[in-house]
Amino acid sequence: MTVGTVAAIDLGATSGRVMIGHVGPDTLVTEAVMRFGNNPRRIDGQLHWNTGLLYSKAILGLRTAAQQHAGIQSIGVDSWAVDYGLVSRGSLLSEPFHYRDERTAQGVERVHQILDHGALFERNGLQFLPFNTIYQLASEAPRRLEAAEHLLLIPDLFNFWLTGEVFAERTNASTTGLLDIRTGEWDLDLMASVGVPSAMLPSLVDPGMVVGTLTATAAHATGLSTTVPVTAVGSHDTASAVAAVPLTSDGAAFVSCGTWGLVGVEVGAPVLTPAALQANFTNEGGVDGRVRLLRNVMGLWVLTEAIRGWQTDGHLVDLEQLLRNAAALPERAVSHFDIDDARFLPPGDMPSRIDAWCLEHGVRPPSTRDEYARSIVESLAQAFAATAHEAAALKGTPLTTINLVGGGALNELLCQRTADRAGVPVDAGPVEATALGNLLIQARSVGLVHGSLEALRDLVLRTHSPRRYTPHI
Ligand code: LFR
Repeated sequence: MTVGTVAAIDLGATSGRVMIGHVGPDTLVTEAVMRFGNNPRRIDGQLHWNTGLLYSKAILGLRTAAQQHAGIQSIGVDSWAVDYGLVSRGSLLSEPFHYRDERTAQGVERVHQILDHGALFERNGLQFLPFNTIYQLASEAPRRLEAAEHLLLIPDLFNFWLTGEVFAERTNASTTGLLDIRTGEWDLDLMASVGVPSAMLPSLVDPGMVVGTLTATAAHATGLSTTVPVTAVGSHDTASAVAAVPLTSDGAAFVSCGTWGLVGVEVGAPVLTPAALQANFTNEGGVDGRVRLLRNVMGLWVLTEAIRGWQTDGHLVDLEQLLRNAAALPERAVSHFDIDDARFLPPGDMPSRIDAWCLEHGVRPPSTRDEYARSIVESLAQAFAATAHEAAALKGTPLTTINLVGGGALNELLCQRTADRAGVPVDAGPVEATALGNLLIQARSVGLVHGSLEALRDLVLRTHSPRRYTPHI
């Protein structure tokens, strides 16, 4: 049986990695070649990514991968969604804005003066999130949009730097708010009505298609050949993650839990019912034309950000110890709060915001770090459980299990409490679902594996057995 090697660049909001996958019909072995932090910066008070630095880390990762593994057959890039670089004459006009930058309120107002959320949902099928690309673009200075030749979402930008080719990968494009949910093509009328110049939007490609091969510069920097293809994958990280979720029944929901907790079900066609609109669910484009009916739950962000705040005095917080202490508290020791309240979206002092929420709602705020950690995990588990049930109801199937993948799968307290609160088993893992989904789509494209998404998921199940948490109450 042929086993071949492909490489994934997987960029998350807090860290990135270059992973190697050895893939064949019965093989799916991964190796993290390089991990690096992703540290957004404030420039003139506004939050931006540092994509230049991320790209140089990714190149270094590929170089290391090439030194360690002969015959890399393809490279694929995925990242968080919605954010973009504006490119003119081959260069970025500025480092891309971070979706947590608060500039988009005016964009929301501008767009909603023309089309309200219900009217937009009709056309693009998306949940309301104040940072969807459409609102970000409506917050841009018109002269920047005029100056831009191309709008490239983050993985498209990396693909452009690697190959010189300009494309928009469709799963990620589906998060912009500018794609027609019924046709999967750019909605030119919508763009015209909200003032987005459509000429800057590249042609769409689907996961599995070859974007191009390495430029001479990229080949030289990585030590790879100019014949190595860059393959479009589910370049939205959630699309890649869900491609690798070993969903085994129709009633299985997924939680892709990292910085965000993306909670939903897979469906064959968009669900555009009034109930889906009312519940603020989204229909995001998946690999092989599947649709993810999901809602964004705040995710591990609140905990990570609380810890970042506690560490500013230079004392490192031991996450594992913190979670052990939190787990040892009696269940009723802490209140839970609405983790999806918009106040938790921007960076800042999470404990004070939790206090404020609790006081406003007449419940006791946590008083120690252990209590804050427990309260955050309980609140997340509650949101995961409720949203998984809502997703199954919108799909019209009873919830049977929850597959929880991503970094959150390592958090035993979170997995157990999600199972307890949902009343169904939680199957935790794989932790690296996003990278696996990225690698598998490339592997299929170069002919190392074959078949439907179910065949790929079966390979994940055979090689990465999940850990089951059964509900206790
Ligand atoms: C997860 C994710 C979500 C998206 C959010 C912002 O990493 O891609 O799917 O809503 O980040 O882009």
